Amino acid sequence: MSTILRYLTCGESHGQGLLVILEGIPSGLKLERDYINRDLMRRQTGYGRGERMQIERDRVRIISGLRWGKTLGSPISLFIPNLDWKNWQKLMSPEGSRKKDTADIPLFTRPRPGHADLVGGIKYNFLDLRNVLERASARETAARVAAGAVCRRLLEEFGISIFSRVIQIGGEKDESSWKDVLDNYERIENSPLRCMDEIVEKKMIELINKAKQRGDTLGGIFEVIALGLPPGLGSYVQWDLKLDARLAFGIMSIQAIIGVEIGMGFKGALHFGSEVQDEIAYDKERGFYRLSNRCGGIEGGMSTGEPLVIRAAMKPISTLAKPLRSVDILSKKQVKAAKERADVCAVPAASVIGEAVVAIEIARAMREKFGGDSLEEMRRNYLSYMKYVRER
Ligand code: EPS
Repeated sequence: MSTILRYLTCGESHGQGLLVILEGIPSGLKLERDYINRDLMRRQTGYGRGERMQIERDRVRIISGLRWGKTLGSPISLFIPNLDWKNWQKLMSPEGSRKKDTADIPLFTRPRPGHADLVGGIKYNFLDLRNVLERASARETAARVAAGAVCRRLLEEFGISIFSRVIQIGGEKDESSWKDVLDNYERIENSPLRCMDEIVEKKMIELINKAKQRGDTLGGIFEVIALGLPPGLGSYVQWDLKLDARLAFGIMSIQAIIGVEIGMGFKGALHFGSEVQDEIAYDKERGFYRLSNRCGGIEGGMSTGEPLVIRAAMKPISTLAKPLRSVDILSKKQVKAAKERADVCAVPAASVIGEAVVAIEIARAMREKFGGDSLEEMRRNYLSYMKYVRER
């Protein structure tokens, strides 16, 4: 996979904060802290979120890579402090030792089915599974949303915009089409579940209430739509250059995601070929275009120039208020899994995280295709390619 744009996240859920280092953004891009904060705040919302979101006010500190509001082309590092850190300083201290500071606090030894706890503990040889869960936690996604916001800012310069919405929570499904998302985006942004259909949303809320009463959790499906992609991002020539594969990798790497589909996705497997492919047309103004967009904007691992439509399924969060059976890793006795404070449903947050990883992958493909060390140089290359595409 191309490394022209890459990033690394660091940080534990209850440590001092989350850090992301993003390399490969060209120089000369205007960027404001509040632009990143907007997406961080969006990630914190959604009906069904837990108490942690009452504590945190995710705001970014720009550590490097910018001067006077513009990128320098050097690595950008962003830090999001954890406000909850003040309550965890002893238990999560990078220094000292357990005996002195926290001997009275029991180890986390009852792994939650579905979480990284058990396998992570075996793999890294930990007896305290907190060492696993602190990093496996979906809190890490705050760092990815920050990096995604920088990529979104870059994409804006090329007329690319990214949207998302929730289409399913448990068995409750919004059947509306992605084609209506833009016209209803204000409602989606201001609704408790990022859902387009108000009536379905009410049912979803009831279902979340029911899950909470049961001490249970819920997953669902979200959709990310990206508009304005030029044709030809990604490539068919090598497996790890294919844009659909790279998007799926990014989305699958989000905690609790268990499936990805693009365009018609799994439904495409149920139909005849003539009902699945998108017929090609041409007119002088638009150049080549498709008469439909069932493929979701990607053919042969490359963007077609039509809207990118990608959906992801999230499993219910594995921390249950009414825990499932587990085994204590020290006593080997059958016990109930540990209870941690957690969300009942975090699908709306996952949809915002989905936007971020899609922004990162599209930005990477744009950097690969149009290169340039400065934004101006990248733009010149882009405009020249777009002129060629139009005149073909
Ligand atoms: C999260 C913060 C975490 C969890 C959640 C996501 O905070 P805490 O563990 O203190 O409640 O709410 O993490 C998980 C779903 C998980 O499985 O670890 C966040 O900032 O998104």
